[in-house]
Amino acid sequence: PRAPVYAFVGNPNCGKSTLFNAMTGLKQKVGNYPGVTVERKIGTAYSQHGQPMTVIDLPGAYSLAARSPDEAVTRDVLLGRRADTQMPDRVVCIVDASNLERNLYLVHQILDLGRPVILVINMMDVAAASGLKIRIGRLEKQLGIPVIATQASRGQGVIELKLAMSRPDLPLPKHRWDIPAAISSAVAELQASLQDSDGKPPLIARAEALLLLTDQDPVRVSGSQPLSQRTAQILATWKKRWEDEGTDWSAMLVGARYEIIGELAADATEQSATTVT
Ligand code: GDP
Ligand code: K
Repeated sequence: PRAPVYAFVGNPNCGKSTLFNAMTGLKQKVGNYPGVTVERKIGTAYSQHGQPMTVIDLPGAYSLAARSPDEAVTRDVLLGRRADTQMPDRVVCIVDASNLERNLYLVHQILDLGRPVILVINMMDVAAASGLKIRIGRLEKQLGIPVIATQASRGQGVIELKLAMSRPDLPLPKHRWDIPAAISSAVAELQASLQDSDGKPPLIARAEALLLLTDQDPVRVSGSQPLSQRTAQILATWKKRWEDEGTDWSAMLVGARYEIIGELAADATEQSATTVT
């Protein structure tokens, strides 16, 4: 059997590459994704029992609604749209503790994929220095997944992450959110089409349907599969209807995500007046 495939994802500068290097050491292959100047980094990490784990260090991204070729590659690998890259079995989301709420936007989109997720809260030292306390236990409870605190630049938390990654029984995240009523029929129709015409598994089809609605002007990169004509037609029909009605479908979806993330971040952080210097 092949080694399980893990994707490392996170906003630019969250410390993802530092963590990837600490996990995979010299066992790395670096090149480009075919047809685009986006760096492709794949490495091998080993569990405590010496079992290999394939790790893909995906390009830094703020959102899966891609605005750049880097983000488009990250989106397409996670959705299994690239023939040249194995779809990851598990996702390790890395966030910057000192910028938690903003970084959770990408995490929230990734939870849509219905894959096992491990959340890494990096830059814990930076957060602590500004008097920000992150309650790891609250995040674990709210999301139902392992949450690991790290300071990647010092190698802190790397063993804990490796242990979490080697767990055979990683739970699926608790992730139920209400898609705004004005767009839920469109999501359902797009999902059905992506399942029937494009052969996507249900949760991936749903995640992709949600992304099709926030990708205002989808960035397509070479190597990714195009939409079927039927799906593209459903999308165009809904967009036309909403434009006529004046419904801002994209803002609705983004707003709904931020509402949940705001609550999550507020629950999981505590700002103290005294700062450590
Ligand atoms: P990437 O863009 O997510 O791959 O980020 P990098 O791994 O390149 O890290 C960005 C910068 O943050 C580098 O200078 C790292 O040394 C630094 N860095 C990474 N992790 C930590 C951390 O936990 N604490 C601190 N203070 N710096 C870190
Ligand atoms: K960097």
